[in-house]
Amino acid sequence: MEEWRTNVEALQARALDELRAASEPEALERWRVTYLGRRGALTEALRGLSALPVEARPAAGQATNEAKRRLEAAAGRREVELRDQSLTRAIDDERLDVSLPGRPPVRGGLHPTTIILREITGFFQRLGYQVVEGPEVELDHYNFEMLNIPAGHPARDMFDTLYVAPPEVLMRTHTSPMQARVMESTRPPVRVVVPGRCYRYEAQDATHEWMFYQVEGLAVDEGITMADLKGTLAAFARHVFGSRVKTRFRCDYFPFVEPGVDFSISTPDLRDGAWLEILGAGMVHPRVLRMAGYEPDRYTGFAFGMGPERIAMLKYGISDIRLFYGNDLRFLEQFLS
Ligand code: FA5
Repeated sequence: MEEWRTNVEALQARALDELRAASEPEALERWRVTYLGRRGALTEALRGLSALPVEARPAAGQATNEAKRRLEAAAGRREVELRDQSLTRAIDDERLDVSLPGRPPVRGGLHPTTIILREITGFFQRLGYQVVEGPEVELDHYNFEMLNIPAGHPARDMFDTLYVAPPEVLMRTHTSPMQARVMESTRPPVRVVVPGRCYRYEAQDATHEWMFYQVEGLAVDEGITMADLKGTLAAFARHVFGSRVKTRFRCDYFPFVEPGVDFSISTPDLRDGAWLEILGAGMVHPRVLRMAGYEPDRYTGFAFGMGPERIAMLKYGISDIRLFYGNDLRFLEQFLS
């Protein structure tokens, strides 16, 4: 009987030690199976009673049952302890410090090209121009032929392009093909601006991209003169660059205008009074009017094609055009308003 009691006490002591070490619900469950389960150590011990002499059995049975009850009670306490601990941990982990400053929401912004395009088209809309768009994949017919640049004409060298399906389908090299498309589909008076992407087979540098935007302008009506062109572009320059801007027209050559000019500006912010060319323009060539179905004896008009990135570069002091489409957030974030 003494030996039995000693064994049960040893078993109980070991079980209590292990119970203290069980630090999570799974370990507690394993412990229960080991000691109190149907094949657990105490159940096995109770089964072993039958091997004892009959007179020793009641005391041995009582001692074993007491041990079992103590272990069950201890397991119950441990379970409550573990539950409390895990609750405390969860509360600590998820504690909300309402005094912390909030996280700033991530804000998107407009691309500098979009900002300047809106400024340009907005100005012309207030003068009564309509905004229209045209296809970037264009026909040779509109990109060249209808603009008085027939196959083999040396002026084609000014617009080396990327072909989609040579020789007829190409990526447009300028927005000027929309001059012909617009005139073909409407009668005068015409006043449109055409923002859009252009593509050229071009070596990239600080002022040249192979993909860039242009904004075409076209005004055709009876009695439109070069003075209208000059007045319109000078007003545009003052709108974008302020009243201190100086403007300059010089002769230039484009097969689809006669006479042709380039338009440069100078502002006090530009180094050494430098002049910068921002667009090509001119009076629409009579042949271009005639090809599109307008009578050149009756109608005259002017057209221009400007580079919005170049204008944004001047306005915002951007030194390299390649920054526009490099997708570098450090550049783009500077335009968040
Ligand atoms: C033309 O593309 C003519 N279609 C403009 C025109 C329209 C003249 C109507 C007369 C009447 P040009 O190749 O110069 O011309 O381009 C016009 C403007 O587009 C340039 O002043 C420049 O601002 C911009 N541009 C031209 N090539 C590039 C390029 N590779 N990268 C960035 N901007 C460019």
